[in-house]
Amino acid sequence: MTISADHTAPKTTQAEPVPEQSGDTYLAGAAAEAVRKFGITAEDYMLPARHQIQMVDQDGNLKHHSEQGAEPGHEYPLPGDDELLAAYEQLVVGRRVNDQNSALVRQGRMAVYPSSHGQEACQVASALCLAEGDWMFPTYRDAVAVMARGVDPIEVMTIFRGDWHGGYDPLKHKVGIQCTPLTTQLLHAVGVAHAAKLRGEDTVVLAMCGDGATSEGDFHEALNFAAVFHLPVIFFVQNNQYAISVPLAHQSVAPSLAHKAVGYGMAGERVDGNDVVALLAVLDRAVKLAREGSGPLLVEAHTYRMQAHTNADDATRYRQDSEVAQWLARDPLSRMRTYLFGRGLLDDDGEARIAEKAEAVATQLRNGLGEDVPVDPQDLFKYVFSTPTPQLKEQSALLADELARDAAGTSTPTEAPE
Ligand SMILES: Cc1ncc(C[n+]2csc(CCOP(=O)(O)OP(=O)(O)O)c2C)c(N)n1
Ligand SMILES: [Mg+2]
Repeated sequence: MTISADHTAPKTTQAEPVPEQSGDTYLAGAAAEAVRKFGITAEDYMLPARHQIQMVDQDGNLKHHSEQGAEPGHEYPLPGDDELLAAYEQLVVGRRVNDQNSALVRQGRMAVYPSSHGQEACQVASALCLAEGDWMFPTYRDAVAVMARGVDPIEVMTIFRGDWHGGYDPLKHKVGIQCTPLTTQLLHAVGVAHAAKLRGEDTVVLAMCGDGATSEGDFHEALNFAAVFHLPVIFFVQNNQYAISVPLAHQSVAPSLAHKAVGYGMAGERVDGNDVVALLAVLDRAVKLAREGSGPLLVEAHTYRMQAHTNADDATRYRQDSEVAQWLARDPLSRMRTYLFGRGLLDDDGEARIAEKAEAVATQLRNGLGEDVPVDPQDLFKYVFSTPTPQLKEQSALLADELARDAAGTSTPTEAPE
């Protein structure tokens, strides 16, 4: 097994040099150091630890280090107090936003909302682990993560009203659009990471997806490209146990989704996705490693989608209440609250202040999403290509004609083509 410790980023459009012997692999920086220090093989380093990393148990107790799942090369320091408090505040805001949006859907003020209720720890940690210049590539379910990254709540939720493409500027916030076509965002993420590397920038890219998305061809292409080109990407899989009605057991029979990493030549880890402390520890380290040049990493978070897939889904048709109850006991908010109170980092006053902030965001959503915003149907054509294609121009002219005839009261039903 050869390990090249010198894997700095040359400005090249070529793949990294291939190790001479088949089956050889190469690790860089801290990864290579860990392999040497602990006398483990590169495969052992790349394979996830035997158990998922969990630091705070479901009752809010900090686990003894020896029981956190850490093994040589898979050890994680406890995040700092400030980060933990910031995380708790965002958890509370995120939960309030999830529940407010679900209510707005029922009132007909939002078209759809894929809630991350129960997954807030993953959402919050995704945002907190990144530096300002890093990029996030979220899915439709990651609105809370986008908000926690600092995007205005109304701008984030605009897409779910269903009358506009999207509400925020991806370039300004370094957050890709919330993709609904499954897994497309991973390819965008890898492209941005490749560009950043070619430019010599130290950007890290967090590429988010669900368990179901790991079955898509794009998942394979993104991971393989990122590994071969040694790109600073963290693939963050929120395994919430279901892809709409399809349970994980019908999706994959791999030992875990994190085990998929080693097949591409990257390190994988699995973590309790309802333990924000462990998530921050694992993701913070992944970001550090990626920035130092370790190449891509895969982190799988075990969590649960507490509500239906969207308002168009009836989850009672494919899962039992008893299963949902088990996950309710692992709630990410209540365990963090108990842990912070136990450590004296949070008290009743602090909690009241946080609740007030969460309520202010909910009010902002109710007010902002309750207004009818006039939309120009021609905008449909304006933001697809910087130079519109002849087809789009033709469609735009047809629409203009139709709208003019509508306004003049001379519109006739369009005939179906032969
Ligand atoms: C390419 C593609 N195929 C199918 C769908 C329909 N679809 C939307 S969400 C979804 C399930 C995705 O599950 P998962 O990746 O686990 O994410 P989760 O919704 O659980 O967060 C499917 C099949 C789609 N949006 N895009
Ligand atoms: Mg899922």
